[in-house]
Amino acid sequence: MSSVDDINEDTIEVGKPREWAAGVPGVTHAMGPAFRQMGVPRSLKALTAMNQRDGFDCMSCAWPDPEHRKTFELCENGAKAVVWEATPITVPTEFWAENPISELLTKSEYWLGMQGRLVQPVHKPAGSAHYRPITWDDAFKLIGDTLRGLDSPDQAAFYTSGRASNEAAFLYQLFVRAFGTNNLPDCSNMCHESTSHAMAETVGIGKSTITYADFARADLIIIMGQNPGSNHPRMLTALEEAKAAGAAIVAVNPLPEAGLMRYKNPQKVRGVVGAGTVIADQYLQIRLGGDMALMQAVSRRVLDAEAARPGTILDHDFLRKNCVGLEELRTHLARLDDDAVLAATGLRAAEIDELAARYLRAEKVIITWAMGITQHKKAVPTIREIINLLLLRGNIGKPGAGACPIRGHSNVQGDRTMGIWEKMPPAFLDALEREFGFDPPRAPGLDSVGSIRAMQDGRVKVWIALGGNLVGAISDTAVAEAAIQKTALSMQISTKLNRSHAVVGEQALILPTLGRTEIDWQATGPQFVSVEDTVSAVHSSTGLLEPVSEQLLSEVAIVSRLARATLDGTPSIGWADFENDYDIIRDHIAHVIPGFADYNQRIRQQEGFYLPHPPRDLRTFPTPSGKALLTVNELEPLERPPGRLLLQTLRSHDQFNTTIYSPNDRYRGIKNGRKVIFVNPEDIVELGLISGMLVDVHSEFSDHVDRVLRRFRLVAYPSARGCAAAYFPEANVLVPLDSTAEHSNTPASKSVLVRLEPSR
Ligand SMILES: Nc1nc2c(c(=O)[nH]1)N[C@H]1C(S)=C(S)[C@@H](COP(=O)(O)OP(=O)(O)OC[C@H]3O[C@@H](n4cnc5c(=O)[nH]c(N)nc54)[C@H](O)[C@@H]3O)O[C@H]1N2
Ligand SMILES: Nc1nc2c(c(=O)[nH]1)N[C@H]1C(S)=C(S)[C@@H](COP(=O)(O)OP(=O)(O)OC[C@H]3O[C@@H](n4cnc5c(=O)[nH]c(N)nc54)[C@H](O)[C@@H]3O)O[C@H]1N2
Ligand SMILES: [Mo]
Repeated sequence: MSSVDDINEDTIEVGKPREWAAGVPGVTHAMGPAFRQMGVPRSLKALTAMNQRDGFDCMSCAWPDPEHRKTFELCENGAKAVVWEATPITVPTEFWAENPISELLTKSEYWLGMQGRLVQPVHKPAGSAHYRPITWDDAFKLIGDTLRGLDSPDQAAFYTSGRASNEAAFLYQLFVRAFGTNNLPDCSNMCHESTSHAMAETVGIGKSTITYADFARADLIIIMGQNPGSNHPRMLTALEEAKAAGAAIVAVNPLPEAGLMRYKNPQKVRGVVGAGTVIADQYLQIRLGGDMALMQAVSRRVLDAEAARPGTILDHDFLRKNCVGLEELRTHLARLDDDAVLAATGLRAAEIDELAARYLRAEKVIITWAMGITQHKKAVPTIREIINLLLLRGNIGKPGAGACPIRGHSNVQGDRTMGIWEKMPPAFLDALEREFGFDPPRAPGLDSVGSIRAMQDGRVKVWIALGGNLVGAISDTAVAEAAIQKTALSMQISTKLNRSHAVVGEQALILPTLGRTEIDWQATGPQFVSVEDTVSAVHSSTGLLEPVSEQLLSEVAIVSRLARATLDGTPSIGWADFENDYDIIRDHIAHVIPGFADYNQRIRQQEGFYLPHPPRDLRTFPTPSGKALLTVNELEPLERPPGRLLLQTLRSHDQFNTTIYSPNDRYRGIKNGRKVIFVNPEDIVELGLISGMLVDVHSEFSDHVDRVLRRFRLVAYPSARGCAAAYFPEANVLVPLDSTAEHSNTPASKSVLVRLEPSR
């Protein structure tokens, strides 16, 4: 088996970046070793069941399924996720004796993942250098005893990664709240938290205001801070269809990402052999963090056009009836400093004029965004400005128009709906209380960054994670690892090994679980689960493959048993019934969460169902004033002293967050290595460096701690001037824990001030 551990900065091959994205060819190539592990029959069964009505929901992203979930939509990166999970290779019992935890700490994420599926619960006792097998009963007893022995429930924190189903997530938050804490950090804290905050504030709900069908009805789609070719490949089909129906597309990105430029649809002959479809009609190569200035500048041009031709530009009717704050916005933007805009965006005025002209020509505009917008210090005000621009011409709550954050993890949005949040509103807690007869804690809990801080200073002693890889995913790796290592017990419920299993508390547990591809047999027969995609559509997911081991428990079963082992004071909750029949869980969800009435019946309908969304459905805005809010946000451009660069941390084409499928990044021309930093060629010259050399990347923050990545290959790349890029999770070491977005506390992983020095 080839291993990334043999690969170092010397093996990296740098080729030309690709100008188009497609589907199929890369799967088998990237996943060679994993494919061979899986075998042909299992691969075929898995891949043909993906995103089918009776199959499982693809776990690679939260992109919605077209309303006609009939055709087989092959997605390269979806296939990788399936192959990675559905491997029949399992971690053998001897593994734990052969590999002390200190050894696991030296391994890469790729190596850890390639060891295969976790199939038996293991325990690291205090003082032991190894994990060793433990029975399920003993594992649950150990956790229950430990949790009950804490001085306060707030000494435990319960993380969730966005792959957990609605059913598992609902039970998990119920258990945690019945135990007595709101410490429910989740991956969303590092992802779209800025979106949830800004949209809840301005339109009253933190979710996309469009449905899938709106893409094909739009006149203009603006894609900001998102790389769909790698991270939401099925979106390219929607964009192609939107173009065919007459939409224009604008891409706003410091990098000319392949999928934004041209798409060769693997489902079409023309796509495979032809030149493909040009995606972006206009490409704005913006500087990192320049989006807020861009949105303000476009809104300013819209308001100027209105001033020149009063009554003809703005959606006056909508603004009068449904919005507040227009005059304040007008006054504020009248003072917008054009030079500051050009400096922040790195764009020419004519480019912004063109975007404004496109916006004014279009009757129906969609703006989509992802991590390039949310992971900045000013992410929340940036998203507020996106909303401002949309509201000015009534582009929210009408067909073909709206704000469309594109979520990452396949059920991260559903998990939030189910109550995975450290500060759920009182209405939700009241409903829990009514349904289950206990008094949920009301004080807000800890988010992801807050949990690390609390472990660091001893306030949190038990760390439990339903999926994910927090030490791999969070900023300031060294601080995060030291924090987890201070806990009394760390526990992960996981499908495969990752870094978080090697960074442990005094005691540690790994509980292996079924993946989404696998049949979930329970007392009443095989169960299905449900998930919510990025446009609030809920549908079922049914595993079809034989589980890799009979020992595995489902996430629902694990959470139910965890609750039974921990709680003795809540007899009103029928924990034992939940794992036998998931319909019982869904009945409770139907009682607690608005929009889920008749859940069990509706989830069995062909397409599932859309959750209610007042701005989308009724143009009503559930904010305190009952109106959508136009907001005033002060522009504070990012400072970049001479000789420094701004660095963003992003995903390669062959990874899923901290899971590394291969050391290649086909679209960006990188082979056999991940220790690269992409820098504009003119910046390389200006810095007195040479393309291809090895550099140390130091980040610079006010705390003066020297955070550094050593021996990274300098790659000349057509990024915006002054803006560099390196891969996450490796580059997480550069981001201080306190460098987070205002209001949302999301690590500011996309604007890290760095200095490059030749490596010695
Ligand atoms: N195959 C695959 N699919 C995935 C994932 C994966 O790792 N692999 N992860 C999933 C998850 S959890 C998520 S959240 C999504 C992430 O999906 P993306 O948000 O597409 O992920 P990133 O790789 O972080 O890419 C950020 C993009 O924003 C651009 N960008 C960075 N900073 C700025 C900026 O200041 N302004 C603008 N306009 N653009 C900027 C970058 O150049 C890059 O194109 O994907 C999901 N889907
Ligand atoms: N610097 C930087 N940091 C970032 C980002 C960035 O762009 N830059 N992006 C952030 C974003 S958007 C996100 S969402 C977070 C991701 O943070 P996480 O969600 O914590 O990380 P993942 O890498 O997605 O977690 C992968 C692990 O989940 C487990 N797993 C997989 N499937 C299942 C399952 O079905 N059940 C269970 N129980 N476990 C499963 C496997 O053990 C696997 O190793 O990272 C964030 N961190
Ligand atoms: Mo994410």
